[in-house]
Amino acid sequence: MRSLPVVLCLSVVLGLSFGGAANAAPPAKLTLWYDKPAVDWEHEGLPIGNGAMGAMVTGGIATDTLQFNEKSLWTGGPGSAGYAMGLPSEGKKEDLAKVQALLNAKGRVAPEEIAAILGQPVSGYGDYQSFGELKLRFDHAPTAAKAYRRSLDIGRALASLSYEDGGVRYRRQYFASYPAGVIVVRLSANRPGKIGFTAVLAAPDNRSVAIAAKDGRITEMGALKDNGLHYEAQLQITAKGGACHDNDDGSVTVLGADSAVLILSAGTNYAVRYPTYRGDDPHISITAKVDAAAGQSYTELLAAHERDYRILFGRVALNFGGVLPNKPMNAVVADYGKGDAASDLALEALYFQYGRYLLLASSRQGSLPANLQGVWNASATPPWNDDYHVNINLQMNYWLADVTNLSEAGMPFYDFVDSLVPPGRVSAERIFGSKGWTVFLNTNIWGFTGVIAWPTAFWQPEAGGWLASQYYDHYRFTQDKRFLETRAYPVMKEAAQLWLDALVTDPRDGMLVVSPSYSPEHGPFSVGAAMSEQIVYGLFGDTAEAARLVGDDSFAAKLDSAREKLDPGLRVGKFGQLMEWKDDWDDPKDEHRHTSHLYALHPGHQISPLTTPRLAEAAKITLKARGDSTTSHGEAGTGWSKAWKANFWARLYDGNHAHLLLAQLLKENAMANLWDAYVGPPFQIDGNFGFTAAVAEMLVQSHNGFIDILPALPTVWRDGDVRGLKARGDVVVDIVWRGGALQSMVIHTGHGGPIFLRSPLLAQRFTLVDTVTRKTVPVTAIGDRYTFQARPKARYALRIQ
Ligand code: FUC
Repeated sequence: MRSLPVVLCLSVVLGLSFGGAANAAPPAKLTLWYDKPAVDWEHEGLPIGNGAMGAMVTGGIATDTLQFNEKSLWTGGPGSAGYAMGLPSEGKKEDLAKVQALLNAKGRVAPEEIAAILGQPVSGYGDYQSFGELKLRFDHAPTAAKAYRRSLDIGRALASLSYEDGGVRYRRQYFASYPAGVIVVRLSANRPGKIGFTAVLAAPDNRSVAIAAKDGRITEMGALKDNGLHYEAQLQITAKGGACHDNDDGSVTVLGADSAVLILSAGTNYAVRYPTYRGDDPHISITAKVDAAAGQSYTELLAAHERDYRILFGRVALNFGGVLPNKPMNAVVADYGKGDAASDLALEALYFQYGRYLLLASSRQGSLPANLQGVWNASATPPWNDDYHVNINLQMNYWLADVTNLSEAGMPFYDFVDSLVPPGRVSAERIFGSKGWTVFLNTNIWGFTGVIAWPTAFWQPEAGGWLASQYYDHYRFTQDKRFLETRAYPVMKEAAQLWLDALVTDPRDGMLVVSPSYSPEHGPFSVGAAMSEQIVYGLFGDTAEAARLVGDDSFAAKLDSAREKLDPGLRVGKFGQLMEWKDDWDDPKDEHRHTSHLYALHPGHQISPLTTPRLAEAAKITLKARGDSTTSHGEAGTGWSKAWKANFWARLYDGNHAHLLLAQLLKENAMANLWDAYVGPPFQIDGNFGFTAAVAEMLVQSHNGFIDILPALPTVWRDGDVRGLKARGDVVVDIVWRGGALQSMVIHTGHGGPIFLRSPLLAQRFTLVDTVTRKTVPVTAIGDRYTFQARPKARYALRIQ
């Protein structure tokens, strides 16, 4: 070591005094803690992230490995052999007509037969990649470290670890800062001169690598072999006291320091820019971020990070009166449902907040949206390419954004879907011979909007319409007229345009239908499967409404007249179920994980127990037949499937059944780090996000033009309070309930206007007071709804008398 050039690190870090507090203190309410390092990345690692970058805190004692990611590091796409965005080189309209004729003749056709006609072998689709690992090899390798504690405080978005060795207490802290665009690690000890380690950046071997260290800064750069995408990571190591060596192999060694701060940033020359998907080399922007962060003290960096995070995360608080026991989170999860009711309630509330934490960590303005694993992936060949599946998964990732008051974190979804429109137009043109845009089963960061050749899943052209309807929902939550005019409506209009052109008449009844149509991942190919019809019906309704709001009345009229002839996909079948296909082929023993034909119940809004009780009853029968828990073949029980079912039951006003699904998810799918598993591994983040959305849906609904308060409260959530949930109409609500009865509520308005409230719990007398004027507000009862005129930016307190 001595023969290496010695460079003193910049000694500018303000040391944080380390108090050496006993680590057995009761855990904070929103803290996950463990008494061991993670052995397994997937089950035990603790995720941190700032939207674009993510890292996993495993907390080894002799070597600490921080696996990290940056969202744009993908193989595939332009530069990768044979990539053509999944698009056929020439029009497939004749093939489509052939398939339609076949379906009219036979009624149902096996997916293999259709895939042979319409499917497309795909090259260069690519995979989301691990960026690499930051390894810290410590110069003390204790054999008997004591009092080890590794934790993640999701109230602060801060991971920490501490342990004792040889009478010294060591401490590390890790966070991913959105304002600074970096990941920060701080190492300290309660005695001076005790920090010594070598920091190494390690990269997988599917890329060229040039690595060098200078003045405590490791710079690693190169290009992916597959597609030539440039990548770069920089790590600045700054030690207080001691010495710092830049090593010839590109690592940096710190010796005898009092503390050290590590600042990491990474990126690529990817740009969301069709058709090249390349932008500037990342060197300048990464250098600027690391320089700027290194110019701040650790205290400043942490304070700015916490300020940024708390403003968003702190908007919502939820409490079911539970208390986490003083035991590691792996034990809390393992003991869920085994008799400690207070622990179970605390875990349910924590799991709700964890979804919000994960969204903020994997989706912030300017980043790509959360993929199947958010931002975290340690593999070169992750499950399902760790891509964007759009037959449920990407949509589910964003259900929680508006309702849990994190609209800002939802913006990457819209930026990304916007970017699918130009290639999606080519797809519409080549595959349907129509105007508009579309996307099918799945997409990557390279504008993939075509079909793959996977028979049992590839066909889902309604996905574009589903994504577009989510834009309208965002408008309904925020009432952001500019977003409606400039972003939502253009995307919706073109998505609807595709179907105005592509719907066909069913010769059997003269109705407009989608053909070919495939109930997601279930099939068979037929004409007018329920989900296809429901998506298009919902899209036409939402788009016509949006068109009128922006003054495009002629397009609204076109949609209205098509909608009159459109089969809405809502039928009740032989065992009382909501039919999955236009013909009654449903099998009451079928436990398939997709329950797509309930789209009109959730996230759509065509079915409701109040307005369409017969269809709501049929939806219940379907859900009961599909089942709740993981069956022997895992079908009914993927995490996301349970989460969707919990949302369905919430919309059916059955809080106990919704809760049963959430409880099953916690028992069967939650890992020790609270990530949701698909069935066992792999981790798939949609189940986390869907869980959070379902809890919100049980507490407040607003999709039918009124705010439904505690519409699906399960018996076990007897007492509770929630602050900050958002309802459509730009309203935020705080609710307190006790003994299953509504006690009080505060309504915060954004835009104001007439507000409609409904709750089975509002039957008692209540008063509504404008908290600024302190005047009682007149409320009109219309059936089971109550309405009042709200001022913008006002606050109304409702009290049960
Ligand atoms: C959908 C689901 C699968 C899986 C995949 C990523 O296709 O049917 O279960 O979640 O997405």
